[in-house]
Amino acid sequence: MADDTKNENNNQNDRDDDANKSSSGSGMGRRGFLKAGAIAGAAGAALAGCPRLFNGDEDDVEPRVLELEHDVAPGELDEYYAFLSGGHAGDVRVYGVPSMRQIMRIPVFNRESARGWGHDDESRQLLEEDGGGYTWGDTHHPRVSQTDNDYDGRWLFINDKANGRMARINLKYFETDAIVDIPNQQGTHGACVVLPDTKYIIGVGEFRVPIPNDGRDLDEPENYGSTLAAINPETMNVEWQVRVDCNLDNGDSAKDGSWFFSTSYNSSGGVTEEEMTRDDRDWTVAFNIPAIEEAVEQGEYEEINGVRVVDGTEDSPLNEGNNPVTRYIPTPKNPHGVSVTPDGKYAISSGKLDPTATIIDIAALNEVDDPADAVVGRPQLGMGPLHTAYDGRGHGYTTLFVDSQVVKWDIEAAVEAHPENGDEESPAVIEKIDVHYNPGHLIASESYTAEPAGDWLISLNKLSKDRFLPVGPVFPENDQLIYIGDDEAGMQLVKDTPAYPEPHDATIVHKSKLDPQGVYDPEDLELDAVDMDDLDVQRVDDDRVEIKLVSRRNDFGLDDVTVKEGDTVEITITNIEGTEDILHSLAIPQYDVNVKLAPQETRQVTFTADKPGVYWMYCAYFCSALHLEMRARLLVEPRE
Ligand code: CUK
Ligand code: CUA
Repeated sequence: MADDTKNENNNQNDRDDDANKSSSGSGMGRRGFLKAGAIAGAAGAALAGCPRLFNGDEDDVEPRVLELEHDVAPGELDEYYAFLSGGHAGDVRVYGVPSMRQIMRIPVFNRESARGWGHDDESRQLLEEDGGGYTWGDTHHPRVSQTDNDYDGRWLFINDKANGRMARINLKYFETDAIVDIPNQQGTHGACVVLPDTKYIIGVGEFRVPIPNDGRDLDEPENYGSTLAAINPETMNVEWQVRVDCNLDNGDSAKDGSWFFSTSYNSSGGVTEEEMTRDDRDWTVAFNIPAIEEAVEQGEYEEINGVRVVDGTEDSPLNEGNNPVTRYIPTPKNPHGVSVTPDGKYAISSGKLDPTATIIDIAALNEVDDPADAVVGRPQLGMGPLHTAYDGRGHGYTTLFVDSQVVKWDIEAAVEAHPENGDEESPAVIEKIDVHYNPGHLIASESYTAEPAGDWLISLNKLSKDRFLPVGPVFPENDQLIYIGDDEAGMQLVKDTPAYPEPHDATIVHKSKLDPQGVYDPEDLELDAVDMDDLDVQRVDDDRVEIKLVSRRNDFGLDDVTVKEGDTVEITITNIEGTEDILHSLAIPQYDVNVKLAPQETRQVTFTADKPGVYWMYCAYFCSALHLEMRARLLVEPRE
């Protein structure tokens, strides 16, 4: 979303610069500015988002920082898993909460050598065939599957905004096991499960294009559209899509699966930034899931690129009766995040270019003639509201991108105060905490379930400015941990965590809801395992050799294998270790072979032996004291 808010970001910088003018030249970090400001003793209040930092007293720079109390000592385990998207790194990161230690990365749309991802035949098939052959992705929204509105630990789904894809991570092994390249969709942005039981994964299409995008209507943006895609979580097939005229953004599901909500900006259908921000009102689009399913069943769809596409535009004939497939709820202005409250009563959209959030009464959507009448609250929260998370105690926590703050507010109080008048901050606002700086998403523990835990909140700040040692022009982001478990004491900043660019959203799951396995169950793998009796070098054709190897401390079963120049070589290899945490790999220099092998894992790799000579096959995972000796020779005989 950094792209979405480039504008505000610039504004923010402008404001900083303005405040900064008297005391520093360009290039001075905020901390330097703080000091200069303290000496100058004046400019303080002018710095948006940091009022409390600016009292001229260096010792008072960070109020309400909670120290050490929540540390996880060496050898102790965290209470929660946090899954963070990796943005255009294309992966997913796993943190422990509250330590914020990064425990693992899961490659998804990226090739990754430490985990051999995109190197063996199967993962190459996923990336190169199923996944469309792109070399990167842009992951934003990691969502864990739910049963009965609670995390069930089966899968994590993640979108690819860059290439219109959705991936599934198997949480038994913390490993990507499916990728679908979604037709009729460019820029799959929001990703969400349809609740309560993960009936579908929804991919929310952001970029408007001609549908089908086959060269028609090239420069006729009025004919562009986008789609909402429903994907079967088991098969990963796209079951249906709904076409709309607008571009969609983020999404979330009603807890009972009745409606799915997506924000939509650029209601004027523009193609330039100026056009995209022209209108003061855009939409939160509500998709009526049962009505869409019925339309599909009745054959009221058009098949485009093999997908059944239902017409969900405002003027669709399917919107004429009393069971419309879509409803368009006016929402100011270029709204961004939308999330449903844990009790399932409201969908809350954040205004982004408007200081308000819009509260939609989900049950009322079925009653009102004018969808605008389903809006039951519009509290003014602060500048640049983007995303809202929940603690299960009736509070919303909303990121304020421009103000560099998180605001905590009372949802029912905002409904009671509706309609609020004028430009005043809403009486529903309870408190604000400074974050550092410019937060995109935030997430609270178990916030997407019916029963959030209400203790931890991570603010995923896009800019880290002066928070870490400088490392050149590419800065880390700053994921800040905030304790929200004590309403009386208020929000408390606990720690800063540098994040490799660039996480967008996250999901925090209690450890009791996951059951990751340290050893593969061979039943779960496609390939038959190789054991010591199967070791083999078999010439199956004039130019094809099939090799079966094992890995164990400290050999590959065979000391050498011989093939001929030009052979296609297929190696199947099983790590026959049964002990957790004993990984091996098969690396073959100059043949670009790199297969990671966890205990009881079987993988296959195929390559052409086109260079005669001696090549040491070695193990790249440090596995024992004799790890360096764990090697064997590949002898490639010249063909005369
Ligand atoms: S988006 Cu980037 S911070 Cu893709 Cu959910 Cu809002
Ligand atoms: Cu096996 Cu190192």
